[in-house]
Amino acid sequence: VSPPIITIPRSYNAAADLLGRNLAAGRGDKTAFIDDRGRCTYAELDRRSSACANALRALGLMREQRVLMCLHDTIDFPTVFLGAIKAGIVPVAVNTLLTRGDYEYMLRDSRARVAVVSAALMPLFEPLLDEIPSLERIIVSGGADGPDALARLIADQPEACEIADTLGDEVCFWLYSSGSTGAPKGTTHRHSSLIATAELFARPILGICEQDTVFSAAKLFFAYGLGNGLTFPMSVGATTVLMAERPTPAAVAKRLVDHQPTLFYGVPTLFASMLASADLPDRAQVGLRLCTSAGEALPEEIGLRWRRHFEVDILDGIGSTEMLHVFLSNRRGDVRYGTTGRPVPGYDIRLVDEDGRPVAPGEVGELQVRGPTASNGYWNNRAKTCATFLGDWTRSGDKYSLTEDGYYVYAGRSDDMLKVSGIYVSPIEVESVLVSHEAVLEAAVVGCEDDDQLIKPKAFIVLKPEVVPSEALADQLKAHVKSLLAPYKYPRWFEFVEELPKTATGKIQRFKLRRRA
Ligand code: 3SK
Repeated sequence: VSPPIITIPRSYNAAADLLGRNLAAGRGDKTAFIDDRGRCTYAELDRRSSACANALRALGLMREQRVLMCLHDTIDFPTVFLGAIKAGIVPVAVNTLLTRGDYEYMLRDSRARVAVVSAALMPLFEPLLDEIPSLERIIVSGGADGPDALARLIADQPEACEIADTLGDEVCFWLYSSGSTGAPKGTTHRHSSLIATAELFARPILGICEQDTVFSAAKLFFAYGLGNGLTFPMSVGATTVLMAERPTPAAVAKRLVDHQPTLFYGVPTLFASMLASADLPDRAQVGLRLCTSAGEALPEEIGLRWRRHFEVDILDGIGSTEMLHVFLSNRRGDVRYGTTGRPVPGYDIRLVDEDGRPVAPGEVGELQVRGPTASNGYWNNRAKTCATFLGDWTRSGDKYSLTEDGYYVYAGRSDDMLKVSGIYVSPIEVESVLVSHEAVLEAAVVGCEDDDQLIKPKAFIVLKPEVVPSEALADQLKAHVKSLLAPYKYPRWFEFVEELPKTATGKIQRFKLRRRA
């Protein structure tokens, strides 16, 4: 299949395109977004995002400066994201599940002068205003009316704005990506990449069209959610359902029934927990035509059970924050459960050994990908940029093998990272929190499969002399991790051991623990 030809003019503003194409097509009165409070048409979103662009400029933000967004999924997300882009200001969308320390790092690293934050997250951000000299203002989304309320700032501004004369190649927005060691990396993306993900993946692979209503359990601050819920539907004038709360089976089921989305994007953990839930709707209650999964490999059994229940397929695929969206995927009418499918036309894939040489057919190798949506690199981090971006090729850190008939099969990570509910967890970060507990001498964290064959963290703990292992202590350690790290990172199981397996040089042999887990 030859890839779609994408021609993006040299002068190009992604927000102006995503909104302008819908107004030009006569879709001004069509609903673009539905959130928990109401809905917003394409014309309203155009006006609101322009007013937001004016508000950010009025706060003194200049082109190429960053605005950090820590927002739950409401209509304020596309308003601020597109408003900033219209003004040539660079939105940095960050995970809403992190700790104050994580946000402090990202604010200092990005030097965002303004942050736009959901009211519920303000207790984490408020103290940072005094601590971080480069941060001048925090704008609150969804809270009480006041001088720093987003709604008020927008209401005070004209509903038309001057569009910054950006280039397709210019940095448009950032997302943070985490690795097994070191701080998260500001991953820069260009204006042209947003629309390219829609043209390469959403149109041909998902067949997305104006008549679709889409719902993504993955939030907009993830690269996966951003494409699913913003770029893809806007690229064709479809409607997106947004949900601010956590994607529990009950909350997701309610949206599937109430709003009748035709396209639903999830992650394996959610598909598994929905299938096990009493809240699972019947086929007749939903309007689904297709589902997608990414973030971690979808176990074959989950895909088959979902299809039996809903009579629709889940297209399992893989993407990355660095490539912006999915580059390897199953296709409609060509789903091979237990595999991640075939390359999305427009992307090239190669599997290489540790020396960068192609592996023999059937062998496991690290997946590298080449395509037009690769990040420009990590902000102010040359060493990690050089380690990940090898000329045109981007290292994924995922290991794969290729079947004889061309389907890719996931074979784990080439680093120690875990993917938990589709989000990266660094075992080293969890271990360092565990050893900060007074009872712990040493800790090692590895991935362990749960009953649905999905990976969750498991901790092996060496206690200090005199400390007695117990269930109660395991609960204390769990609470300790939860109090210091993002909630999804805590180990689900604890095993107390006399010692950890180590190399002669003292390095923990995680592969031995993985086998044992
Ligand atoms: O985790 C993935 O597979 C993924 C998919 C799309 C976009 C971003 C990511 C990380």
